[in-house]
Amino acid sequence: MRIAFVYIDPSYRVMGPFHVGIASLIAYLKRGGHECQFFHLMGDVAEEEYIDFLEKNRPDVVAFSVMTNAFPHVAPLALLTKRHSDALTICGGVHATLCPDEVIAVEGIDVVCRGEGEEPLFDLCQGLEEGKDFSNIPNLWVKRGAGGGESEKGEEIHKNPLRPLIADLDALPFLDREVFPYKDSFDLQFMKRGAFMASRGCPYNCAYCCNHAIKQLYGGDMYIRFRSVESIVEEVEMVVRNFPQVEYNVFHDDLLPMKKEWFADFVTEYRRRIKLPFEMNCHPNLMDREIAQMAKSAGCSLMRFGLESGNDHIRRNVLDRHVSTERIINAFACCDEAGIQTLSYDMIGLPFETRTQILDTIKLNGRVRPKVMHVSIFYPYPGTKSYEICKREGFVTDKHIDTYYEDSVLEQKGVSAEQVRALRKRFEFLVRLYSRGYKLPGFLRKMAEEIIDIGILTATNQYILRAWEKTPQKRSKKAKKDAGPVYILEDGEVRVWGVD
Ligand code: B12
Ligand code: SF4
Repeated sequence: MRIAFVYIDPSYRVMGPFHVGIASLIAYLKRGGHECQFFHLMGDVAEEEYIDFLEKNRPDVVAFSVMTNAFPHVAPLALLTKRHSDALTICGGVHATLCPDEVIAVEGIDVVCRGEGEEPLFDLCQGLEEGKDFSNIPNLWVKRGAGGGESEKGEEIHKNPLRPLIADLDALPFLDREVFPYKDSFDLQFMKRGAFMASRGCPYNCAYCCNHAIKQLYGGDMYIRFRSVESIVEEVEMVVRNFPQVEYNVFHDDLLPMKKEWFADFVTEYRRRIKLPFEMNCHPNLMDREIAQMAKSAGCSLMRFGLESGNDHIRRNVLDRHVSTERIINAFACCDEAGIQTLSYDMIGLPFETRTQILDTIKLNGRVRPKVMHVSIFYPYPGTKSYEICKREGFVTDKHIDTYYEDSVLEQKGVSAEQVRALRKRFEFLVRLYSRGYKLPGFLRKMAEEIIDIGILTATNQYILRAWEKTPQKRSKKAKKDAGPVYILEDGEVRVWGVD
């Protein structure tokens, strides 16, 4: 079978990032003897180019992978696929997993895959090759006409249950980096890094993240799985060998030190065999001096933490993140002490948030002073608890955004979209401002904080902002046309930052 993977990536223009899920699916199918093709659709959908791809490659199956923000682009592509080829279409990924009804309703989509896709997609390809009815493959929702079942109705849907999660991740082949051309990716070309994943799953249940929803779908058992240290380090060795441009590695795992013993073995082996720095994600609750020292000893150069909100109430009651402010401060301090740079993931425009609470996030960053701040505007992903809350409260508008750097899709009393945009734009500057104030002694510190508070709250007053937004602005030379997660090179540093 010839399977064409279509990765819709509207937020990148020239070089798209590597995608662990798609690379894993390709590797699995290739190992099973199937031929895979890859189409990376960046920026605006270029119909001609897509039709050309279909006509040249003549795939038997077109496989779309979608996150929520890319989903609106699927329908036109599915229709084009049906018009210009005989391929069966299947759609998978986190949005298909959590919103299968919406995805299967798309005209031109024959099959939806929920959850991990390696085995179901392989079974589908085998079924097609052998001319068998594939309507009863676990994890797949199949439109009856497409699956070869006896019904003539065409639109009736087989909703098959989920199979268990893959227990042994070592049984999967290493990620494909050929059909999915790693050499042309944003990761290698721009960041000069190797991208990896050693585990699947996360023990936490933050309300805005997909993990709690997927965990619930699978019933929670065996949700967290790790590859063996040997397997992941071998893959890193191979990638470093094959792509000499790699200057450091990044582990995309939700939280790499989830299992302390595994992490201890990992750092020992990594230090011994890989002589390159690496970046990883950690939860403030999992960080202590020992973890920081272990990470440092193996060459960890950047530790990324979800700080998300600097306001205790929002963090606990809105985000379901049960971590105290002290713990967050301590986590950053452990890394500072070990000589590891830090990154904070921050969200603003959260449900029920006020400007004062956004200032708490800015201030906490001012206290912990991460090297990099990754600031996004809250987006309610369907299927999550946060989405349900926003829906219930009537906050969700029908605004479409391609990335969560652009704008707020919520309409709520506490803070407006204009205010969120304005605060996001100046987030880093304000962090620096507060941070300077915190260096002052005693009562001056408190006074400086209060003066900055008043200044920001006045400047982001709704009336002032509206008037400002209506005034024609001169574009700064540095501002780029594209919206999206642009990595700006400034003073020789790579900084994760969106554009105006
Ligand atoms: C690493 C990561 C990134 C990396 C790399 C991208 C990647 N996917 O590899 C980077 C930093 C680039 C990134 C960017 C973004 N990310 Co991200 N990312 C993740 C993260 C932490 C891990 C993804 C991963 O590798 N999972 C492991 C693999 C094995 O799972 P998988 O990708 O889901 O794929 C499996 C199944 O879904 C299925 N499957 C997937 N596609 C298909 C297709 C077919 C045909 C089939 C049959 C099956 C199938 O099979 C795969 C193998 O089992 C997840 C959180 C998470 N834990 O999943 C967030 C996550 C996927 N990201 C998210 C978001 C929002 C984004 C951005 C849109 C943010 C933005 N800029 O606005 C961008 C999108 C950029 C883009 N190019 O697509 C959200 C998506 C939520 C949603 N409902 O859409 C997630 C779920 C985090 C969250 N908030 O909960 N991300
Ligand atoms: S800790 Fe991170 S990955 Fe885990 S549930 Fe929370 S947001 Fe998701």
